[in-house]
Amino acid sequence: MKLRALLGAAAVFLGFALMSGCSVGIDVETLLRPPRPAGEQQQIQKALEKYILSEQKKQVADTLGGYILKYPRFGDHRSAFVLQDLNGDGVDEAIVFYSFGKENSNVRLNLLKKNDGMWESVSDIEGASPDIDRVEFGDLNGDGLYEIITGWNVDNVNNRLLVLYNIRTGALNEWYRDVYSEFIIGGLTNSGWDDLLILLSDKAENISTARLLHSDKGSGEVLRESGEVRLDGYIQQFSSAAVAELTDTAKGVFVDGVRSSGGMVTELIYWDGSFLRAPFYDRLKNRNDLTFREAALPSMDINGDGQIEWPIIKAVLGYKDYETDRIWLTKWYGWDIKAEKVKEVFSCIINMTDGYYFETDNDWDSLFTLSYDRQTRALTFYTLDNGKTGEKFLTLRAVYKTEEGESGLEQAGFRLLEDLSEVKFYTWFSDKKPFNLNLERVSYRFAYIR
Ligand SMILES: [Ca+2]
Ligand SMILES: [Ca+2]
Repeated sequence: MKLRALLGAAAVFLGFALMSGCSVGIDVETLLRPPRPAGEQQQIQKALEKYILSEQKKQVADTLGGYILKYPRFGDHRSAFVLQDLNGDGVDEAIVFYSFGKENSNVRLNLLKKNDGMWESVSDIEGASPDIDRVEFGDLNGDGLYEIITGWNVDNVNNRLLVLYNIRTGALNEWYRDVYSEFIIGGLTNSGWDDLLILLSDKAENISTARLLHSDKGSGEVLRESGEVRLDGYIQQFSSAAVAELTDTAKGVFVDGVRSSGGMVTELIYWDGSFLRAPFYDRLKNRNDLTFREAALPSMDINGDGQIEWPIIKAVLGYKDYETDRIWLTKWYGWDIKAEKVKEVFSCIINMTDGYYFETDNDWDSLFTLSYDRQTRALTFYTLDNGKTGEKFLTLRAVYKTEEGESGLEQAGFRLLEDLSEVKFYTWFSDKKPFNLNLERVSYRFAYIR
């Protein structure tokens, strides 16, 4: 057993030595530790290893060692190997995140290109910390080349560090550094290329800001601040950032902020042609009370019209367990940019325990009440008669495929509403006025959200 393992290791070592054409005194064990990906990634990894070996040959013996692949924690690119056409030639380049196997060594970025079907390392640069948070791409200066925007977790620093690299010379060059709580890349000034929006919350001072950074064409390496605006000062953490079209020519960023004292706000940040605006922020109060809700209900495009809405919670008469049930009557609002006014666009009961909403009409408000049974995951709607719970007219039930509870439902008058991979939804309804429900109407108003 032991001998076989040893022979196996020797065979692997031999294979590696042949492949790399070299057998210097490297720590093979560590070098071989990273998982071997298939296909293209394997070719890229081989090219990276070739680079690492050639570098290590130049160094003194006690710095030799293996390498570890590193994975960004958040964002759209969570692989150690990120393929992206950075120079717009129609062929993907690769960025690999790795570090040398020593404790606390900084993550490095290796840029690789494919020439005549062969991957080759062309540039290598040390990053800002041992812990990469995310990586994004955008053309921030209109030269047709993507810049690489990286976010780093840094010890003993409340916020994160943004490091921007360009590849103007063909190699990775650091262009810009800044601290951030959240950043967004997008065409926010209608210039035809991307801008960088940096959000920062200073929890000690209760100051939150958004700064828009833009580079003019031909200005080369200058990233200039176009505008700065204050946001709700009590935001502890940002989430759900989304770029949305406000008009044919203007885009804005919607982002949620969790307040340190609990609850959530949604900020809209946009460039109006002259200034950066955050119309929901109240300067006198240093708060955004317009969009505040006590529960952490995120903003989203609730009605599928391409615009982002945020929820405001309304009380339901006779129903008190909304916090424990995680079920709320919500009114969803959007921003009318021309009128510079908030508009109500949607109304629903949202069930965050079972992950769905049920659209309600505004004229139903105060005509119904709710109860939720946690055991059977049954949400029931009742009429309200002079403030008292009346007749039930609708039940929505989630039946998880890992749980019991489906048997007998159809005999009890339930109808199947949705059949998803992990969960089925059933409904029972009456045609009680003014709700006038039938299967088609219940189905139209119901939507699964997770
Ligand atoms: Ca560029
Ligand atoms: Ca919408």
